[in-house]
Amino acid sequence: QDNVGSDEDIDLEESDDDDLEAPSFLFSLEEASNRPIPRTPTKITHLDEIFPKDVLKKAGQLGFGAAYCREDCGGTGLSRLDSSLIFEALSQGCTSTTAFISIHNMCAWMIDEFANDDLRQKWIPQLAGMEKLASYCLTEPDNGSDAGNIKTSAKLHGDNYILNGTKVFISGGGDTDVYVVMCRTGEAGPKGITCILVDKESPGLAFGQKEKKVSLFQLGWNSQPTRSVIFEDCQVPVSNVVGNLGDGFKIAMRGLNGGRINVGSCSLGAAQNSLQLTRDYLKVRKQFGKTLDNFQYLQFKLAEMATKLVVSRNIIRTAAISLDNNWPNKVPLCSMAKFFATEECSKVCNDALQLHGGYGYLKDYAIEQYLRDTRVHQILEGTNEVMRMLISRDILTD
Ligand code: FAD
Ligand code: 2MC
Repeated sequence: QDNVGSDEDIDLEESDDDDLEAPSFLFSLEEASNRPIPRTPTKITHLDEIFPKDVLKKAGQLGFGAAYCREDCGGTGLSRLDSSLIFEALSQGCTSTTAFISIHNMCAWMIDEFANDDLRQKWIPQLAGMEKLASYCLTEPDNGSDAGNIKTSAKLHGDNYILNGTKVFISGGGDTDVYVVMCRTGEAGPKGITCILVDKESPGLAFGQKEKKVSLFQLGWNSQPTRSVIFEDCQVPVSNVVGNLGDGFKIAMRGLNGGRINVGSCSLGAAQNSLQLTRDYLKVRKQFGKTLDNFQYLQFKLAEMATKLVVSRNIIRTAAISLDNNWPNKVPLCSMAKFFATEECSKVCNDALQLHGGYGYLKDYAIEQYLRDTRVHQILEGTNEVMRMLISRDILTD
């Protein structure tokens, strides 16, 4: 695995200190959650790309598998705001594994919110416990940003839909148990898309090779596999349709509004721990006869990093509240939060690496991994260019 803390690294026990006043969620995560923040071990020397299903099951036992799903089927029933705190805290341990948990949560919510009761009863309890894992399938080879034009088809044949087509870059693909697939059942464009659940055991479902992120991307997200998901006359019962025919695009987008907050929260956690580790490093590393924290340039750098982090956190929290309260401007707010937090927090991680000097570039220190793992957050769940598109459309609409 690229970086997954062991049991000893993660202390999720409640703090003994019950006397602290209720905090403002806008500022420090420590204050907000009132519990100690898990710190990443600084010694990381292996890169085995293990998808840590055992760790995921433990996360499920703690209620993190269906954090914002309803409780009647085993969801944890938390708000988007609560969930964003959870993803921020977890991503300080391993950003990549947390990002997978956040995608799994997005899928669980789509099933919980839009699927019929039979599908909810079947899948939510297992997804909540993370005994079964879910993947989100929208992107295709020729349609990434232009998701309204996807081509994977689903044709009615008796009591089944027959799916044909290929999805690419699917997080967890091949290792997960259920696929939330957007496919075309009708006219061209967004209105002809339907959301269908595909069980891993469905006949006609196949997977591409695991993408070689180390050589292909070189960057991060190595603790979760990414594969193509291929449908070759893949047979799925009609009862697996989620929501109404033709509503699939809107369901996909509504899932992504929350996903965009979650992935931004993962960037927050990485940046938070990068800042913390940098503060600790500057206090002990000596150059020119003084510890580095004595140099004003570096003090100011810390101030800039902390400011970027707090502003990112504030916009993520605001967007989460906008979803919790169904504000009319929730789509541009989620888009602003995603692009701002993922870009600014990546800069914080990069500055943290710079302030560690040459050591920051070594795998012995955690910073380089935070930088690698957060880079892709500017691309997936809607590129940051698409986020700007959504915001400017809102501004320009009368
Ligand atoms: P393109 O859409 O081809 O874009 C290329 C560039 O052009 C980008 O910079 C883009 O912003 C820009 N661009 C495109 N159109 C415009 C425009 N109109 N104006 C300005 N700029 C524009 N997808 C899933 O469905 N499920 C997953 O689980 C999943 N996991 C992923 C995991 C990883 C590690 C990666 C790398 C990707 C994953 N994706 C997943 C796919 C991801 O969502 C897409 O890569 C992303 O949406 C961009 O699509 P694309 O790669 O086809 O780029
Ligand atoms: N929330 C709710 N509704 C939305 C929405 C959102 N975020 N985005 C679009 N819609 C609605 C929109 O309001 C419209 O509704 P109506 O028909 O009532 O007017 C409908 O959906 C169609 O939208 P558009 O007319 O805006 O469609 P268009 O094709 O012009 O653009 C675009 C859509 C570019 C915004 C969309 O295709 C998009 O978000 N692309 C990015 C794709 C993406 O995010 N992929 C991520 C894959 S998952 C991943 O990477 C993981 C790691 C899991």
